[in-house]
Amino acid sequence: MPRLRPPTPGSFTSRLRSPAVAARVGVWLGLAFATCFLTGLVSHYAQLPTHPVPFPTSPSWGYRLTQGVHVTTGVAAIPLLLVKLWSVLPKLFEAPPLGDPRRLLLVALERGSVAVLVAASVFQLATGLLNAAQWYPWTAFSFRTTHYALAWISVGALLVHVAVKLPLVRAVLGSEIDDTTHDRPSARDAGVLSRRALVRTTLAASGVAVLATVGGTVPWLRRVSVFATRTGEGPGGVPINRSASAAGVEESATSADWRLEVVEDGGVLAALSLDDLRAMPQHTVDLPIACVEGWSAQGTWSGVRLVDLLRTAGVAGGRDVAVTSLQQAGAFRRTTLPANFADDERTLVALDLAGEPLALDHGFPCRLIAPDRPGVLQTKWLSRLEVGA
Ligand SMILES: Nc1nc2c(c(=O)[nH]1)N[C@H]1C(S)=C(S)[C@@H](COP(=O)(O)O)O[C@H]1N2
Ligand SMILES: [Mo]
Repeated sequence: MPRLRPPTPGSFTSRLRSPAVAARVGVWLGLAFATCFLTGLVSHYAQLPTHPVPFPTSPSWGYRLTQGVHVTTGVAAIPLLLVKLWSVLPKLFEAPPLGDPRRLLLVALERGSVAVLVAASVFQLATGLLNAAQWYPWTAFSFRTTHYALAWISVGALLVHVAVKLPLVRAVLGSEIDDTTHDRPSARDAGVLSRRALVRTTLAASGVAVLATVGGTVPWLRRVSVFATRTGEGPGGVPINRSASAAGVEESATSADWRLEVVEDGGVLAALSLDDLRAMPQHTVDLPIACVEGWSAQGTWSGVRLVDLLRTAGVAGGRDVAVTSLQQAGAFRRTTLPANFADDERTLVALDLAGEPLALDHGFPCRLIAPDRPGVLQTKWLSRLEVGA
C-alpha cells in the first residue's frame, strides 16, 4: 500500500492553479468585497441609535438598494472565493524558508495576513449567508457586532495582501492569461478546461448564485430565485418576518385596553385608542420594508403622520423618539427614531397596508414606517412613543 504523504507544491501539476487565474478571479473578488464592505458600513451606520451625521431619509429606497447590493455582492463573492482558494492551494504546502531568518520573517508575515484574510472572509460570507437565509444558529455572540468587527479585519488583511502581491498581479494581468512565466515549475499539465474558460465559468457561477437569491429584493426576478427567502408572499404583498405569536403579542395587540402612549420625561402626554388614531387625519405613503437580511418589498401604508400625532400631544418637532413595542423580549422591541426621521412627513404610525387594516403579523394595531430605514427598525405592535429619550 502506498504511504500517505502530505502534498507538496510539486504535487499540483495543473496549469489552472496559476497566478494568472488567481489574479483575474481576485480582481472580481476584490470588487465584490469592496462593494460589500462599503454597503455594510452604510447598514451598520443606519442601525446606530444616534447618528453624528444624520442618516438621510431620502431617497426612501436608499437602504433598500444598499442592503440589496450588500447581500448580493456577498453571495456573488462565494464562488469567486472558492475558486480563488482552489487556484492558490499549492502555496499552502510550500515549505517555509527555515535557513533564512529575514525571508522567514517576511514569509511568516505574508502568510499570517493571508491566514487572517481567509479565515475572516470565510466567516463573513458564511455568517452573512446564514443570516440572509434567516437561520441564526448562534446565541453566544451578536451577529451585527461580530460581522462589523470582522469586516474591518478582513479589509485590513486584504489591503496588506494586495500591497504584497501588487507587483505579481500587475505582471500577470499585463500578460496573456496563458502566459506561464510566473507559474510554479510543477504546473506543467494542461487543465481540463482553458484558463479563460475557468475564469468565465467562475463568473457565470457567481451570476447564477446572484440570480438564485436576488429575487428577494428584485420582484421581477422572483421566479428564478429558487433560494430566495421572503419573496413577496404575505398580506398586502409584504412578507411577514416575526409573527405576532412568535413575538408573544397576540393577546396584548388585540386587547380592548390597548392604547398608544406618548410620553415625555416619564409623564404620559396622551394615550390614544385605535379609534382615536382613526379619527385623526390619515395619509398614504409608498415605502419599502428593507430587511437587513436582504429581502425587501414595497408597501402602500396609511395612517397618522408621526409629526401630527406628536403635535396633537403638544410636542414640537426636532426631537428623537424612542419607539417601544408591545413585545416583551427581544432586541427589536425598542428602537430610536432620530429627529430627522421623526420630522419627516412620510413617517407614519401606520394603521393600514394596501387599503386593509394591518394584519396582526404586520404590526396591528399600528406600526412604525419611515423612509430609508432598515426593516429591523420599522417597529411593529407599537405601545409607546417616548420623546427626547
Ligand atoms: N416589535 C417588533 N418589530 C419588528 C420586528 C420584531 O421582531 N419585533 N422585526 C423587524 C424586522 S427584522 C423587519 S425586517 C420588519 C418586517 O416587517 P414585516 O414582518 O411586517 O414584513 O419588522 C421589524 N419590526
Ligand atoms: Mo429584518
